[in-house]
Amino acid sequence: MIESELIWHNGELVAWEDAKIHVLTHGLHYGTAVFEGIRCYETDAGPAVFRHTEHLDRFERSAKLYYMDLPYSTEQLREATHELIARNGHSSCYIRPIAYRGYGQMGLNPLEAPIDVSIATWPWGAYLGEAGIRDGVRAKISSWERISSRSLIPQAKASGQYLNSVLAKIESVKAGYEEAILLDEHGHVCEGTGENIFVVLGGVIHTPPQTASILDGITRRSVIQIARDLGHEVVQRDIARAELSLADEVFLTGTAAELVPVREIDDHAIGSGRPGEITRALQAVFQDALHGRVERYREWNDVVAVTERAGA
Ligand code: PPE
Repeated sequence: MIESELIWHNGELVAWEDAKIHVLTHGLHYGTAVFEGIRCYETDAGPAVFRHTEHLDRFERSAKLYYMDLPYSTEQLREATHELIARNGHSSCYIRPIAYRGYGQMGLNPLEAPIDVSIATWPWGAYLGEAGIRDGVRAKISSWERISSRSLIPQAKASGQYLNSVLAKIESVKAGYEEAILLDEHGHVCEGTGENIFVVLGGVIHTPPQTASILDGITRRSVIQIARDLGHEVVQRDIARAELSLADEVFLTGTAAELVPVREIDDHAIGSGRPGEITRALQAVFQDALHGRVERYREWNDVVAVTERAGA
């Protein structure tokens, strides 16, 4: 990882090397933390955080689901993030806010453990590789089932829940694939380890519904809107495993990954084995939206104010 200068921690800016926690931090032992993954992009108006408010709202919802009262409002976190980006001098970066049960209480009742909040930023390149964005990735259906509402909270972005994604990722990487696709508890297509999934069948774009244990992805929402604005039909319904093999196009969406075509699943070529036309068209508009080049989506770009940057 490439380091940045500063980390925001409980209201203070601290040096990267001083941003440390105690080994008895509750969240380290029990996964009692919630986080977000956000990106900031270079635009003509300056660095702009993509759908910042939506990410911070999800952060707050994840915290609530785990009985964590965030000690900062989303507006305070938004301003802190702007200051951090300015002070670190980023024109673009990945942003990782995390709220975790801190030091002071061990045992499974977390309610007396403090809630600490940090925000880190760093430059992060193509999550599934530059070649993946260009030519598509190879994916494998995981033997691991996506977590369900019976045992965890698929709608929350909570640290402990990511053990599920980590197992699926390790399995796929060791088998020589770039990504895993998890099925839900009913055997329907759910999502990637850190991305939502879209399947193009007969010219119609399909994606699993909220009830399929997906994370309510903000990239997913953006791409659904872009697709509809381009005149495509987008259907949210359960998707059978076999439909993946028969699909004309498949792609993944996520903040870190952005929009990545899938060219092969379980050794079946998807369509022609190259990124499809609809995928390409959506990818182009999405990239433009990230960089503030689409008037219609300009409200998605939360520009870091010039005065904040001047304070760097
Ligand atoms: N599903 C999961 C399980 C997930 O982690 C992500 C984001 C998504 C879907 C897509 O959501 P959104 O980013 O709002 O479009 N994964 C984050 C963490 C990746 C990581 O390795 O850490 C991310 O993309 O930032």
